[in-house]
Amino acid sequence: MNKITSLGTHFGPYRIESDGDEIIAVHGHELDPHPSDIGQAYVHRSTLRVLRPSVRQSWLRDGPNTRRPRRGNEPFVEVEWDRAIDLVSDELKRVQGEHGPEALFAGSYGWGSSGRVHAPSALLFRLLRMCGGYTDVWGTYSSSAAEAIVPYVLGMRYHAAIGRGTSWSVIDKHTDLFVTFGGLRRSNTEVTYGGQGTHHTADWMEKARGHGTEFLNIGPIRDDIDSRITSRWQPIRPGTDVALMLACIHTLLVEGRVDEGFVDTYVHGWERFASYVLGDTDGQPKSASWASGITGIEANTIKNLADEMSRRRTLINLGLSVQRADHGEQSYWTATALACALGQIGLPGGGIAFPFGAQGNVGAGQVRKRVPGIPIPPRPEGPPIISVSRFRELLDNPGAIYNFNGQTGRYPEIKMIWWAGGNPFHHHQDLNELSSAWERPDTVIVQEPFWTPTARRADIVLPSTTPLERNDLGGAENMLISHGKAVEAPGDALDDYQILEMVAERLGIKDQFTEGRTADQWVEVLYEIFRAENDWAPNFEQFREAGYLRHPEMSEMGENEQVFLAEYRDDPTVHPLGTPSGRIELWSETIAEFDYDDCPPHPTWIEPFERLGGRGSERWPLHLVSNQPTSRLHSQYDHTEPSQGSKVAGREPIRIHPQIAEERGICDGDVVRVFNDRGTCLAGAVIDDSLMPEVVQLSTGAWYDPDDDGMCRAGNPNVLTRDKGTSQLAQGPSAHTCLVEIERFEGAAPRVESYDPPLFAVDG
Ligand SMILES: Nc1nc2c(c(=O)[nH]1)N[C@H]1C(S)=C(S)[C@@H](COP(=O)(O)OP(=O)(O)OC[C@H]3O[C@@H](n4cnc5c(=O)[nH]c(N)nc54)[C@H](O)[C@@H]3O)O[C@H]1N2
Ligand SMILES: Nc1nc2c(c(=O)[nH]1)N[C@H]1C(S)=C(S)[C@@H](COP(=O)(O)OP(=O)(O)OC[C@H]3O[C@@H](n4cnc5c(=O)[nH]c(N)nc54)[C@H](O)[C@@H]3O)O[C@H]1N2
Ligand SMILES: [Mo]
Repeated sequence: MNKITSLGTHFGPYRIESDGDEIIAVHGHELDPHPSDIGQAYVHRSTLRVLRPSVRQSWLRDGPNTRRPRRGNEPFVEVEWDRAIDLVSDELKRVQGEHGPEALFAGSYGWGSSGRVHAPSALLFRLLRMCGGYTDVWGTYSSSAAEAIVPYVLGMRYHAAIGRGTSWSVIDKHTDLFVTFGGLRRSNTEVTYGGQGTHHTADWMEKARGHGTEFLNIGPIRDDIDSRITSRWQPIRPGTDVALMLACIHTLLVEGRVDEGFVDTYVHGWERFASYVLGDTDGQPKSASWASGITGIEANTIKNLADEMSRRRTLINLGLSVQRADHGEQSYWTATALACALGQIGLPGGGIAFPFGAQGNVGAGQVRKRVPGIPIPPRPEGPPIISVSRFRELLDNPGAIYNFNGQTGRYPEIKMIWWAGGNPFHHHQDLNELSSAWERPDTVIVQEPFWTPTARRADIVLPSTTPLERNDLGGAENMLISHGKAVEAPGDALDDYQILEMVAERLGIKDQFTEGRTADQWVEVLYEIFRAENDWAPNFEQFREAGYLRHPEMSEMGENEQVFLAEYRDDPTVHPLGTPSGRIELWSETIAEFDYDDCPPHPTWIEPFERLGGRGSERWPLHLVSNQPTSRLHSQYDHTEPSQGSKVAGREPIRIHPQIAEERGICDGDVVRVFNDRGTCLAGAVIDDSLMPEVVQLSTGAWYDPDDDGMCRAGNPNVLTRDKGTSQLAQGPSAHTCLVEIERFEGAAPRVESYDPPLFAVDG
């Protein structure tokens, strides 16, 4: 009899069928109306598991700081766990002792497991904060610019704003026009960081459409809204949304349609912002004809849009792509300003929304219930905290001064990197630049189940289990999930918990790290903490037996009627915002004090470093959209089905408009070369007229596979993107600001090598 276990993931809950040795089938959870196909990757046996602790040959022979440029090009030697843990612990002690804790970079960003106990980076932070600390990170590759700006504008954390956001049930009843900047990609809503519950977004969209909500997709790609939903499409040059928003505000101002009552009562700094929009401060009115030249949208269309938005109950939504771009802070700030001008903030179905179409939990109508995680001690004083996507700069510029969100810091010299549960050689921008920065530290340690591009570029690889190979506890918007171990781990792979427990033992802090518990005991302890806070919850055995539970206060996703900022609108004196003025700030005295030329104190159009119709476009005529992949989560399981089944000519597919393809003699299925000043990759051509002609689309996550010249044969777009902070405020990633050229690849295309196992050697 096959065994059925339950599993929670970032892409939803599943029932796993196994025969003890192998995964036989991955079934959607019985409560899930639309299980994600991403989980089918679990059925496929991988030849790329890291089976034993592995050390780069010359590092093992000659110690740290040896032939660092050979990282990624040298054989590994497999060693016993004892030896690997000795090497790791001794090196940690050496680096911290000789150079101080700041010489260790363990920010370790990434979407490892969604379990609460086996969360690889949380466990790593737990251990390293018990022994001096490390240079740490703030923010995410997802939403740093929004995370930095929203507190200044609305006086609350960005993620709190999402939890308090307008629910689908309210949109369904009240919204006439749902305007979205950056799409509403159904595939993106299959995923939620830390655990996706059952999938309901697609049903809500269909329901709302059926009840008369019109969806207007403002963006470069038509099918950013599911084709099953009839919607309108307004193409726009990527990176120019702020100009369009400002021109809508300008139109409302000159036509006397700004909601004066709203801005007088609820907004701080409206007058100063309005004089900027009118051009009083810089001589340039942000008129529809001005914006037309930037966005490529007709001036009349812009005026009509402003007019339509002010006549109808309009919700303005921002995805995350619009802020993962140069000066990305401004898109969130300016959209809020537009919603203020329209005066519908706090009304049912109107106002501002973030970020529908980016994750499946958005529109849930509730703040996520607390599901306890393994405790992480506070950060020890001393080592700096950098904005997460500045880590390449950190490696390259020891001693350099940096500005970040009102603070000034100095980058330490990094001697050691430790990564658990992330893949920087997929996620970071300008990977060829990262490759050389990666040569600088003495030692790189990576904990990974698979031979990813990052694992291959390590000195010491510690093989970890996958969520299928251990018990855990998971939480999502509308359920709690008991993860059950389905199969044994292959080779000598161990749980991240066990790996770090052994390190803790060498450091003499095992009892502190484990608190005397095994990982399975932690699962039970965390559940009991949850039960103590929720006395209705069944006992642990019953929970394990059922495999999940529904929180009685967790409504069916989106059913709770919640309106963003309704309380504030009802009574701004009783419910002021957490900003210095208590109001929505379109002028921030705090940001003014920072005196950043790339983030002025009010929403502002600032030319990005490159864009269509602007800087760089004469040489590089196409804009590259490197959005999220539909067939996988980032780079995870790129080496198996279903991701491999999505490849074209053995590489990541790139969508190209027929006109652009014809001009360049490119046919469907051809291998193409995508290039700019920063790098080159190969991809498989898909001709598709759902894009604006001057836009090409290549999703993230193909395993980085540079040839000797740095050309990525697999099609990772991050050889093309620029590694630049959004501004000194957030210092977020600006991956979505990227121009390229494309041509047919002539001759025999080179084989992709990143899915081959690495080379191994015997000791010595
Ligand atoms: N050009 C461009 N680049 C982008 C983006 C973009 O829009 N454009 N988007 C960015 C965004 S939003 C994000 S969030 C990042 C995502 O970047 P990452 O989060 O780094 O990407 P993942 O592929 O999810 O990497 C997770 C890694 O954890 C490993 N892992 C899984 N489970 C475990 C475990 O239990 N233990 C251990 N030790 N490891 C485990 C997986 O095998 C995988 O290698 O990419 C960013 N990069
Ligand atoms: N299946 C799946 N779902 C995922 C993920 C995954 O890897 N796989 N990753 C998850 C993660 S970590 C995150 S952070 C979210 C990301 O969520 P988002 O950042 O919102 O999503 P993206 O897919 O990067 O971009 C969405 C669309 O924005 C449009 N766009 C790009 N630039 C611009 C612009 O300048 N202006 C306008 N108006 N539109 C633009 C593009 O056409 C693109 O298709 O997705 C999550 N969902
Ligand atoms: Mo993300």
